[in-house]
Amino acid sequence: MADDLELRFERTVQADARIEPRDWMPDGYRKTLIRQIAQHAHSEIIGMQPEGNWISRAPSLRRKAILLAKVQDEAGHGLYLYSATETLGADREDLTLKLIEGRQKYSSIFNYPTLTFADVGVIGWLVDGAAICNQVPLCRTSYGPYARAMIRICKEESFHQRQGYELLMTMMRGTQQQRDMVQDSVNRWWWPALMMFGPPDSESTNTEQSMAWRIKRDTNDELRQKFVNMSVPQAEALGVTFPDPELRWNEERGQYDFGQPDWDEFWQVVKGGGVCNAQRIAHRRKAHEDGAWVREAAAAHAQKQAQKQAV
Ligand code: FAQ
Repeated sequence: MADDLELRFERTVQADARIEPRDWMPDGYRKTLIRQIAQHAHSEIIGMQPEGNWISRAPSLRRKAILLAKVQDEAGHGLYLYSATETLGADREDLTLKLIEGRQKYSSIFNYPTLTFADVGVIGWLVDGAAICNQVPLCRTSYGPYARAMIRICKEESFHQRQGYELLMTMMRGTQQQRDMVQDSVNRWWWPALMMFGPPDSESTNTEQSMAWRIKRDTNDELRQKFVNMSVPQAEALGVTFPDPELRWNEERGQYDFGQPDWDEFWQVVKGGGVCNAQRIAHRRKAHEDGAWVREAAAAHAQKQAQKQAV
C-alpha cells in the first residue's frame, strides 16, 4: 500500500502533474515545501520594511501611491503564501514565532538599508527582477497551491519591476546628482541581488533533492546566470554600470561571464549578522505584539458568529 502511494507520487511528479494537499506525499517533500514557502512568505513580509521606510518621504503623490500599492501587494503575497503552508498542515502563528525567534530564515536581501529614494527604484528593478527570474519557473513547481500562488504573485511582481525601472528612467533624465544617486544605489544592490538566488550549486544543500521532486525547476547558478543576462542590456538602456570588473559577454557561451559575490558576507547575513537583521526582526516582533488585540478580536468575533449559527 505504502509502495503504491509512493509510486503514484513519483509518477505524478515525473509527469509534471501537480501534487495536491490531500494527496499522499513523502514527509521530506512536505517538510521541504513548508521550509521554502515559509521562507518565501517571511521574505515578503519582512520585505515590506526597506521600502516602507520611504512611504512617508516619497517625493510626489504619484510616487507615494505607487509605493503604497507595491508594499500592500507584498503583504498580500505573504498572506497568500502562509495560506499555502497551511494546506500542508503548518500553523501560521507557529511560523511567525519561528521567524521572530530566528528559527526560520528570510531572504538575505532585506537586511540591507535603503539610504536614498533611488533605492526604491533599484529594489523594484533588481530585487523584484531577481524575484521574477526565480519565481516564474516556480509557476511550474510540483505542489499545486504553491504553483497557483506563484502565477498571481508573478503578475504583481512584474508591475513592481516596471515601476522601479520607470522611476530610475525618470531619475536618469534628471540632474547629475540624481544620476549619481542611481549609480550609487546600483553599486550597493547589485551583489546582494545576485545573492538572492542562494549559494553556488556546489554549496547548495537542498537543490538536488528539490530538483528531483520538481519543487525547484532550475538550480541557483542557472537562475543567477539568467538574471545577469537579462539585467545587462537593461543597465545599458538605463545608462548605469554594474560594479563587476569581470562582467563581459562570452561569445562562445552566448552568455555573460561575471564575478562571484562575497559568499562570506552572504553567510554572515543569513546567520543574522547583516546591517539590518536585528532591526528587521525587532520591528516584526513589535508589529506582531501590537497586533495581538486585532487577532483576539477577530477570534472572538468568529466565535460569536459560530455560536449564532449554532442556535
Ligand atoms: N537568503 O540549499 P539552498 C521576494 C538558505 S523575493 C537567506 O540553495 P534552497 C519578493 C536556504 O534557505 C525573496 N537564506 O536552499 C520581494 C538554505 O538554508 P535551510 C524570496 C538563503 O531553498 C521583492 C541554505 O541557505 N524568494 O520576497 C538564501 O534550495 C521586493 C542553503 O541554500 C523566495 O523565497 C537567501 N538569499 O534555495 C518582496 C523564492 N538563499 O533552509 C519585497 C523561493 C539560500 O536549509 C520587495 N525560494 N538560503 O536552513 C527559493 O527559490 C529557494 O528557497 C532559494 C534557495 C533559491 C531562495
